[in-house]
Amino acid sequence: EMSEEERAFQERIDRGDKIEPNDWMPDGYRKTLIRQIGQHAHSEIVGQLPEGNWITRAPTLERKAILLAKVQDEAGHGLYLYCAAETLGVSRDELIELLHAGKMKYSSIFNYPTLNWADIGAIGWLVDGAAIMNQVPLQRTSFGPYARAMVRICKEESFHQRQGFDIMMKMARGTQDLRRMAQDALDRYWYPSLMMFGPSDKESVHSAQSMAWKIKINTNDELRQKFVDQTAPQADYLGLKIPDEKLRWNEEKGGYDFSEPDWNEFFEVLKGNGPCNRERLGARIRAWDDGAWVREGLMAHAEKQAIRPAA
Ligand code: FAQ
Repeated sequence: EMSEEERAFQERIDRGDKIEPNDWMPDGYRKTLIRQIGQHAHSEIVGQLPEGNWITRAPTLERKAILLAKVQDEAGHGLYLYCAAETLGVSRDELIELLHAGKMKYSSIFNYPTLNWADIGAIGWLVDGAAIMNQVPLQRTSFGPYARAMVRICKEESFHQRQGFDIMMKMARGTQDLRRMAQDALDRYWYPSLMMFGPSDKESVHSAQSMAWKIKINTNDELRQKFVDQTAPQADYLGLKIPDEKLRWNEEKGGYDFSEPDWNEFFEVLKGNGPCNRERLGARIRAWDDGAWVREGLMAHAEKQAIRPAA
């Protein structure tokens, strides 16, 4: 049974009102947003690691400058998102502590390794492609600060996706070796990219409530389908083959039929058993510890400023 307050809140959501940080909201709404925005923020930050690995090994100065800008954008996205989460009454430090303690998640995709330069192309094309597919509708999410953060993030994300597709195009039209590398990256990143949208709708525990609250706008399977429909023709254009024998246009449904990813693998990655889980979390914890002197220095400076008499 809904309380009077909850009913009024749901009516605001149904009308399309934005909920702002100081408005009354049900505990569950606040908690779900902290979980989702926090996970999203952590994904941006951890998501810097697989690509960061290739900044020093980019094939040209131009590619290096572009990749550097992209990875810096991801740091920025993480910061906007932590700020959006902070408006819900949780601090950035608390969220980071939960991540480091293994009590909060980040996207499964960042637990896969980047073995060569083609993987940077595949990440931009597929991973950023999937990220945008999920984030464009979130610009209309009911929580104001999250919706507004998404507007800017989506603009930058579409640049990221294009840079990835551009790398793939160069490689797919290059020598036979380059083409083979591009195909291999697609082979390895295809199913993990499909997993980014979350478990199938039957297994998605949060979808129903999150959609009623407009924290989510689409189901996981809807977005996965849209992603396949968008990406299959792009693979054709590149002359690469999506590693799925069942992939086929289905005229009746107006979309592609495709194979589901291996959901056991997905749940194993979520449990911490993916190929790079330990490495990624370890790198974040080390970076946090190594940065302690900067945080301490800033605090000491702020304290001195506070006691200094005004001039
Ligand atoms: N990885 O009930 P649902 C980026 C968890 S883009 C890990 O369906 P929900 C940009 C889920 O938390 C990537 N965990 O959950 C970039 C829940 O666990 P819990 C980030 C996953 O929330 C690109 C459980 O499974 N984008 O970083 C995943 O309704 C390139 C049950 O699932 C966002 O976070 C997964 N893939 O739907 C950066 C977008 N999927 O918490 C660098 C915002 C599900 O109960 C380079 N988030 N889980 O223990 C969302 O839209 C939603 O949270 C979903 C999941 C759709 C991800």
